[in-house]
Amino acid sequence: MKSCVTISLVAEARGGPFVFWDDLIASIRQAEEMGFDAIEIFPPSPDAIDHQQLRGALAASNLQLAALGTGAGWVRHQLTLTSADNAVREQAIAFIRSIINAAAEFGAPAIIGSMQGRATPEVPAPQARDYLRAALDVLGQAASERGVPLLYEPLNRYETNLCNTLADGVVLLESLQTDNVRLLADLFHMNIEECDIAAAFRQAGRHVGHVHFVDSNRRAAGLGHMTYGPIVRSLVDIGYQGYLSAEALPLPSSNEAALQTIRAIHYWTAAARVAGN
Ligand code: LER
Ligand code: MN
Repeated sequence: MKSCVTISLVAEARGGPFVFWDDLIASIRQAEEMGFDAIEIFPPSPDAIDHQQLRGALAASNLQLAALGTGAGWVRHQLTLTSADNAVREQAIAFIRSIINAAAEFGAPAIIGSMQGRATPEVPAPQARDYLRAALDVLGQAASERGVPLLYEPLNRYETNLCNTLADGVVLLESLQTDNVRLLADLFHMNIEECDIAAAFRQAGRHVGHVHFVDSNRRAAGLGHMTYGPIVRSLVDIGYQGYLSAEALPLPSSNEAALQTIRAIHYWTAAARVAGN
């Protein structure tokens, strides 16, 4: 498994669970110094990223781009894939498509989290799920044509009522035409929704494509009451080789949250290997 840390460039998301903020190049340098393998960026729009500058900074620091988030489509433009308004759904698809294309330039996937929206009295759950399925099929296929997967993130009940658990996510993915969509498993949401986080990973198996590695209170791993031993062990057992990405509050500071996470990742992945021998 590889380590990753988040960088938000979205002013409207301030207060959100991102480790580094605002300065992409300085954040990349910090991530490199701390020994991370990759970064995950939450950009305000696809054109906010200067590809040449990012390519140079990644090459100079030997870091990968793990993923690009699409949440700005929601926090800045109120776009969702399940809006009652057809024009809004179309704009949401166009926004995500442009992020998929930008991420694919770096061999990375885009993430669909808050842009999934939710069922409402106006758009009841069966209709909302149909909209979401149709969008994931179109966008999963678009990602496949660019040679990258697409990541779909179940969220806790306070953020969506469509898919709250990994098992809900598996049902959704298995109902699609495309097989190019993977689950983003966020330990913060899982801590709220799952009966047993390790068991949920074992059941989701090959569908797991990315992990937001964070503690129960959304602080850096080790600063809450998550039981990491069995969780990381379950990831080893399902053969997960993707990223453990720090999507955590920058507390007590960005640097301390990042350092705390990289130490926790090294500790728990080593412990899981020992436990497996
Ligand atoms: C939102 O709670 C979240 O976890 C993000 O990764 C999705 O945009
Ligand atoms: Mn997340």
